[in-house]
Formats: sequence, C-alpha cells, structure tokens
Amino acid sequence: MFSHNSFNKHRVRELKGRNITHRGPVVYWMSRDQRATDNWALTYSILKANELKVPLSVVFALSPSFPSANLRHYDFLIKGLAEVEQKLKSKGISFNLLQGEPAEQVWKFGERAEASLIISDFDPLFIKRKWKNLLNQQINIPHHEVDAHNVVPCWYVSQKLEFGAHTIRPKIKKLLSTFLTEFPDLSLQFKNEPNPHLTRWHEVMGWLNPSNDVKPVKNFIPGEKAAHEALNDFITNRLNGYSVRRNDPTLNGQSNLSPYLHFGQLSAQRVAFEVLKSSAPEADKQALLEELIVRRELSDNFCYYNPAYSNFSGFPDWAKETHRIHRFDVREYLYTLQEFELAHTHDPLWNAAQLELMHTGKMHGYMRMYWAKKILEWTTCPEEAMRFAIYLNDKYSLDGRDPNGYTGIAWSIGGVHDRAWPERPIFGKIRYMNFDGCKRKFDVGKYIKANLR
Ligand code: FAD
Ligand code: FO1
Repeated sequence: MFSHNSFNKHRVRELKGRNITHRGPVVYWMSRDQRATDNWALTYSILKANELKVPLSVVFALSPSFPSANLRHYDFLIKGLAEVEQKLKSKGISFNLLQGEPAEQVWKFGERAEASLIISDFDPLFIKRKWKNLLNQQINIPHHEVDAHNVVPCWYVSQKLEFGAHTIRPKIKKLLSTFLTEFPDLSLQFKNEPNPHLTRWHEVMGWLNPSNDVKPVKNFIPGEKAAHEALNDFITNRLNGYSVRRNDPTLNGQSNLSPYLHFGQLSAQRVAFEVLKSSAPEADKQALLEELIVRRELSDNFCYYNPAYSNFSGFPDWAKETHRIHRFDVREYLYTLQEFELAHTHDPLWNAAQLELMHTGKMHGYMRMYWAKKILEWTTCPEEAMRFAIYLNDKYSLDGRDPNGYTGIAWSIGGVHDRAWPERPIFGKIRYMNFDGCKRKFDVGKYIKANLR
C-alpha cells in the first residue's frame, strides 16, 4: 500500500550551507519530534552518518524556561525522553541531554564533538526559529533541517500563507502518494562506544525546578509505548463512528492523540498508515485524516508564514475591520483572567470546559471553540481575549504551546481560516457560538455534571 521507503530530499533543507570540514559525529538536535521510531530527522541523520562514515549522537537541549511550560508538561516530556534514550541506546546511537539555553548548549556540544553536520527537526514557532538563528550565527558547521512532523513538508506543500483548509487540501492531496511512504528501517554502520551510564533522569526535575501549581495529569501516560497503545485503542475501539462521535463532548469520541503528537512521541504519519490499514468505514478514516493531516498542516502553514500567529495583527483584514467596528459594543459580562482561570463565570457550560482543561489537561475539541469564543465575548477587547485564551491554553493543556493551539485560538477569535458570518454585536462577522447552539448538538447537562468537581 505504501510504496518505496527511501528518504525524499524535499523533506530536508540547508539552514547553514557549508562544506563539511570536521570529522566528528553527525549530531541530531532532537526537539519537536521526541521519538526513536518513525522519525524522518533520525532517518536522515543515520543516512548522513553512514555516508560520512562517522557515528551519530542525538542531543536534546532542555530549556528550564520554555514559555508557559510547567511541571505538567516537563513531567510528560522528560518521561518520554527517558524512553527515547533507551531505544536509541539499543540502536547504538548515543543520547545526550543538554541542560541550559539550547542554542548555546548545542553550539558547545557541536564544537566539542567536532561535529561534521548538525541536523534539527522543523518547528514553525518563533522560539525555535530564534534558537536556530542564534546557533547558526555561532557555528561554522553545516546545519540541515528536516520536517519530521508533517506528512508533506511545510515548506514544500505551500510557499505562502494559505487562506484555509479548502486551499491547502488539494495541495496536500496531490502530494500524499509521494510523501505518505513507509519509514526505511536503517541501522547505523559506525556505532558509538556503548555509553555505560544513562542520563540521571531523577535529578533533571530537581535541576529544572518548574512551577508546580499545575500538577502532572493521570489520564495520559507519557512515552512512545503508551502513544502506540493509545493509537491501537483508538483504532480498535473508537475509529468506527469517529466522524459523528468526535463532536460530542459527552462521548469519548476523539482519538486523544494530541499530547503524543504535540511532544512528537507519536508520528502523524504512523497514525495515518494505521488508520488507512484499518477496517473502519471510509467516512471515519477520511474524517480523521482531514483533521490529522489537512488541519494540522494548515496550522503549521499559518504559524510558519504568519509571524503574528499569536496576536490580533495576525488576523485577516476583514476580521480586523469587523473588530474595529464592534470594538466598543457593550459587553453584558466582563471577567478578569483570574475569574476565567477559576471557572467563576455565570455560564456553567463554560466553567465545566475550563475545569476539564485544568483537571485533565485536555479540553474536548468542540468545547475549545465555544470556550475561546466566549472569552472574546466576555473580555474588553479581542487583544485581551487572545492573551487570556493563549495563557490558559498553554498553561493547562498538555497539547498546548503548539501551532494547533495558536491557530485554533486565532480561528475562534480572529476568523483565521474561517469566512465572514452574519454580523452581530461584539463578534461582528466572526462565527458565533452560544449555549443554545451547544444544547442542540449534545447533552450539555451531562457534560456539565461530568466536569464540575
Ligand atoms: P482528534 O479529533 O482525534 O484529532 C486527531 C488529531 O488531528 C489531533 O491530535 C490534532 O493533531 C489534529 N487536529 C484535530 N483537530 C484539529 C484542529 N482544529 N486544528 C489542527 N489540528 C487538529 N490542538 C492542539 O494540538 N493543541 C492545542 O493547544 C490546541 N488548542 C486549540 C484551541 C482552540 C481554541 C481550538 C478551537 C482548537 C485547538 N486545538 C489544539 C485543535 C483541536 O481542538 C485539537 O487538536 C484536538 O481537540 C486534540 O484532541 P484529539 O487528538 O483527541 O483530536
Ligand atoms: N523543546 C526543546 O527543544 N527543549 C525544551 O526544553 C522544550 C521544552 C518544552 C516544554 C513544554 C512543551 O510543550 C514543549 C517543549 N519543547 C521543548 C518543544 C516541543 O517539543 C515542541 O517542539 C513545540 O512546543 C511544538 O511546536
């Protein structure tokens, strides 16, 4: 079903073109794609190490100040990395956890190891591009970047900001057969000396000393193994009927894969393979692939080509105009960030969604739209709504701090990738959602009861 398993050269691009002068190892700077299998950046790193007849070292630069990251996120990330280290070790690939400012840490490691080549994995977010620019100013080692997150590489599927799913979908569909290919099973020819000791993971959290007001979640087990179990559970028990059940917050109808996809502990391409191979109805498979590939890659496109992805100025012109006209409409309710955070609004449905987010680390996808749109309605202006929604989503959501989040919030508040709707107070032409609309879609009483703790 999936043809050739070679590495497609459009998955990689040179961030720092240089001829190779050092004779040290190839260094894969792992960041977004924190997994030892189904990882095109790792595949490319092994190919280059074998070509250059040198070993391969994988590094992960752990920043103690990753924006909005707290104990909940670092706990999930670090437990996942401990599993990656074990798996790489079994493949003769060394893993080094670097602790501190990433660009500086990778630069020092690369210089000390006299790396012949540095490879990183693609991420459209500002913080990653800043790290890579800083690194490229310091090193005189070639640096290549692989898109290991998207099925079709972000820079290849489109060279511009897309208007919406309807414009990027045909471009993705056309390229799926080229890029939805099996991962080659490569082994390293020049293995590192087996490194006797493993990273002292139990000391890492002490060193990080993250803010601990947001506790780790219990309903998601971190790591590649748990990610594959979650995928199998979804395909076996819940893919059938997904197209209908996924929008009902009272059902467990979604895949629940986003925390694993966000931290790169699971490959979206692996999800697509397994879904396509399954015996589920075509409508359910297509519905999942639409979200997993079209919507997710549209988010990377938005964050990559629109540097203002997390604020008002990133909205389309028609949305900025409609917000300008309605900026001073009377707000019937106004809440502070703290009132939102404590779920102290007048709306039990909104409060239930906020409590679900805080306690489980994952709000149902349908409720996320309602939740963000009500923040627009109950704040003084759209700029404040963006700040509040991003703050709460990134602080509590396991899958937060992600292009999908910034895009989902910009869709809800700023009409990004959406069209204009009949005009109304405060929202102007931004798509409106309300309690009665939810009541028509699902049993709101059941959802409220399930989440009020
Ligand atoms: P499923 O419905 O099972 O979807 C499977 C996968 O498809 C998801 O894991 C995700 O990778 C992708 N996907 C699904 N819906 C979308 C979408 N609308 N946009 C982009 N990709 C999608 N997603 C995040 O990963 N992190 C976030 O912080 C986040 N914040 C959001 C905030 C708002 C206001 C909105 C409206 C959406 C947000 N989303 C976010 C998108 C979407 O709601 C989640 O990806 C989805 O609910 C994750 O749960 P799931 O994996 O069970 O989803
Ligand atoms: N990536 C890193 O390379 N180093 C980090 O220290 C790091 C911390 C971190 C904390 C929370 C979180 O949600 C993500 C974090 N990431 C880190 C990045 C993450 O792996 C993803 O690449 C992006 O957040 C998604 O684009």
